[in-house]
Amino acid sequence: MTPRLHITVPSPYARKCRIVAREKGVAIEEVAVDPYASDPRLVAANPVVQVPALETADGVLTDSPVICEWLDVTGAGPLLLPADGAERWRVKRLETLANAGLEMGVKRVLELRRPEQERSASWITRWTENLNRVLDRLEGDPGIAPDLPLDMGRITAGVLVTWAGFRHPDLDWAAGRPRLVALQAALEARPSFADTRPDAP
Ligand SMILES: N[C@@H](CCC(=O)N[C@@H](CS)C(=O)NCC(=O)O)C(=O)O
Repeated sequence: MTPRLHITVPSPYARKCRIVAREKGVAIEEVAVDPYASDPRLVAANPVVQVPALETADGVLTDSPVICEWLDVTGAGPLLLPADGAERWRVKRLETLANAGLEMGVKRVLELRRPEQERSASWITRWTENLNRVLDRLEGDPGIAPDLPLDMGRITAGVLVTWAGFRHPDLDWAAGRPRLVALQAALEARPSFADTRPDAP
């Protein structure tokens, strides 16, 4: 069977999987679902009703890092996440840091979507400060230099900053972070990124 990936277009986690599938030449069927409307197809695939979820012949994979690793080893070409050694941990560290930024950003979005009288100013401040700290740490990471080969960490960092601009325009993530700006420009020029923009209609 063709693996079926449940997605929303704006989801950064789903975007990362879509980028990896394209980069590794893995044919997938993309199914657009609305997690917040508890789409029955997504409920059947993933008990926590989140995108992405990947249906394969061997069962359903959930959680974007796991799905991306499956796509990486299934597809062609050099591994985006090295199999072992110091390189694996270098890439994994960058990927996990950028993923943590996504988590903080999603928490911030959800808090801001609550009715105004139910919003917690202290949680919003906490998620905002954490996200900014992640972006600052990424800015100083040697692994984000724009001319390095593609890897899972760089993909995740690129997905994070474009999504931050899309969902958190008030944070102005690019201000004072020229290295991340250069990384974004290099990555968004790739067909896999251009084909999966979060603001696509
Ligand atoms: N840890 C998960 C997070 C996935 C996630 O938070 N997805 C969001 C969309 S960006 C979602 O489906 N939210 C619906 C919900 O939590 O009910 C991953 O990496 O795949």
